[in-house]
Amino acid sequence: MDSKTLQELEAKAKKLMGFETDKKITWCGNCGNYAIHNALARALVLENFERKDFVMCFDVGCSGNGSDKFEAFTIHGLHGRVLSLAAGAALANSKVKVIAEAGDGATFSEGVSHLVHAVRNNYPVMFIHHNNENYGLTTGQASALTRCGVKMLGTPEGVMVEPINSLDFVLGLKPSFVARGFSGDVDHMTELFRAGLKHKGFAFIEVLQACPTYNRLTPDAWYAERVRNVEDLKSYDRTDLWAARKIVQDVDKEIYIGLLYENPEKKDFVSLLKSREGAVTTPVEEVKHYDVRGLI
Ligand SMILES: Cc1ncc(C[n+]2csc(CCOP(=O)(O)OP(=O)(O)O)c2C)c(N)n1
Repeated sequence: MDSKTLQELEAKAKKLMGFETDKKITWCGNCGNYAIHNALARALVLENFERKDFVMCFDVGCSGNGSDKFEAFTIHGLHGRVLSLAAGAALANSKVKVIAEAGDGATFSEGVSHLVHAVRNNYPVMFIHHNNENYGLTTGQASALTRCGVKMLGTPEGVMVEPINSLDFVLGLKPSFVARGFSGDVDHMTELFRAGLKHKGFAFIEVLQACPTYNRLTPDAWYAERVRNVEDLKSYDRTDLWAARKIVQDVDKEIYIGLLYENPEKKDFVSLLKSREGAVTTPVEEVKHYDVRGLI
């Protein structure tokens, strides 16, 4: 390796470490959150993001507990409400990339209405959906994505109803970007996050996430046997919504990962705002300060 390459690598490693905090780790051993956190840091470094270039919004949950483990501008919101928070941040300041993270409990139950409108409005947010198929932080209750029959805390006789198919649900809302990775493949996830960071509208990126404590059914090894890279499908057209809906139906045997759907024609919400056409400043920069002392 020549000295220039080495120097470049060293600079990248230093930057990566710059995203680390010294806060106590509260995740279980082998939790998929480590891999997600790592892949995101790598994607940010590879895309040359500095601390000033992005803001991270976290929901409540094990996923949300990433908020103090990232040396960045972070906001830790209420359970299920991260997408409204992220949309607000994105509308206020389009000069920073907004990244939001939440678990499947928050996303498909408490916050499902926010998800619907975030996708529909195509807010400029990259969203990482941590799908560990349960409510992790509150010790393993069934979520809307837990598989039928699985015994969880609160449903000791097994979940009685079928889960929501997360990607089919999102695809049904005519999104602009849908991708899926799994926590057992950091390199692949890094590439998905890099693509998500570059996407202008709402990027829905699901990570099939290992939860070694409460989801024993689908650990990384289970996914590793079943995941198929969509790029290996010869004639797959990722701009074809129906093709995407078709391949996400199977969540048991052949689970497709990769960038599954993209609609480059769908404009993001900020670009549609007539009132912001040609604006060179952002709403946060336009905040006016009034001296109201004279009125009191
Ligand atoms: C409105 C509301 N409902 C419920 C809770 C309790 N609560 C906190 S974290 C959590 C579980 C989070 O699960 P999930 O969103 O799947 O994220 P994970 O912990 O699995 O990453 C729950 C139910 C809360 N804080 N606020």
